[in-house]
Amino acid sequence: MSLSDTADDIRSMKIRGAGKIAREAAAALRSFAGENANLPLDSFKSAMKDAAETLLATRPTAVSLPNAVRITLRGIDDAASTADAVEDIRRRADAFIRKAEEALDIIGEITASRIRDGDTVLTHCNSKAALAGIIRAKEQGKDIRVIATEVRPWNQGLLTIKTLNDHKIPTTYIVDSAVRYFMPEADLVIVGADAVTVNGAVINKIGTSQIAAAAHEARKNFIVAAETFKFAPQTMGGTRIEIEERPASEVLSDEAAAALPYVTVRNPVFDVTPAEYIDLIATEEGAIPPQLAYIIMKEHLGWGAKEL
Ligand code: RUB
Repeated sequence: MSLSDTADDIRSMKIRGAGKIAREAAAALRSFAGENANLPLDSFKSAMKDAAETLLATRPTAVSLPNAVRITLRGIDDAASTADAVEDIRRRADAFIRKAEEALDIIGEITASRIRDGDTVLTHCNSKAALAGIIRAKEQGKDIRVIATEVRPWNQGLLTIKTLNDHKIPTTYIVDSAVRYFMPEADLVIVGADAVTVNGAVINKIGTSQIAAAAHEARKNFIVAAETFKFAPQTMGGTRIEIEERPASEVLSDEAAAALPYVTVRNPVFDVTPAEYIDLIATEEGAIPPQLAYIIMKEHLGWGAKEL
């Protein structure tokens, strides 16, 4: 698949979910570097910079994308030749993808240890990191049940219930607005993340913050499963994470909207859950309270990471 195909697929959400977006972006840069290995070094660097910008322009919220791009291209300025640069990009992309996959196993072990035999876990959207712990708990022989949301307007919940069903995990599928109604039946909530900011806030699929508020009210644990590359070091410098707003036609057809000239449809697809609603964030470096997000950024991502 060409780099522009990968960019198109991320934009149109054929490739979606922060972790997958990051792994596919690293793989696309690796292939693109190989395809341009015959360019002189300066032209190669500028082609890679354009490629990075094409990927970064696809979706604005998941910081896994700029982190994956930055990590993959980190060595490009020090390369002595195009061949060295291509080799370096291949090595970094491979390492990023391998570590991202290993991270899911570690996060799965950590979150599974928080799920007790007999527990009901509520989850939202379709997060590989969140599902890792639920599936691991089942593999450990725990008798668990899941409550999974529908996730309007894209219905990512359908992907979640398919995976849960494949693992023979009893699941109750609910509309998003039924979360507070069902919260008394849940023992804990596990969700993924698109970005974690320096103040420990978590940005995830729209509706996550309402679920966190309902969990807080009902005194249920709220756990976020997030690889370290979902942490946003740019927030240490005060940069805010942009919340993606997608087309209104995803919510109401153009035809229906045309008949309602006084109605405006808004379609933000992520929201911000404040740190005080989050009990812990499970990362591959261990479980941390959200207030320690700074440490992950400083020690595992590196503040001042070379900008493109
Ligand atoms: C996906 C979403 C997921 C996170 C984490 O939103 O909000 O919860 O990306 O997913 P979208 P993962 O469908 O709009 O991309 O744990 O798989 O990285």
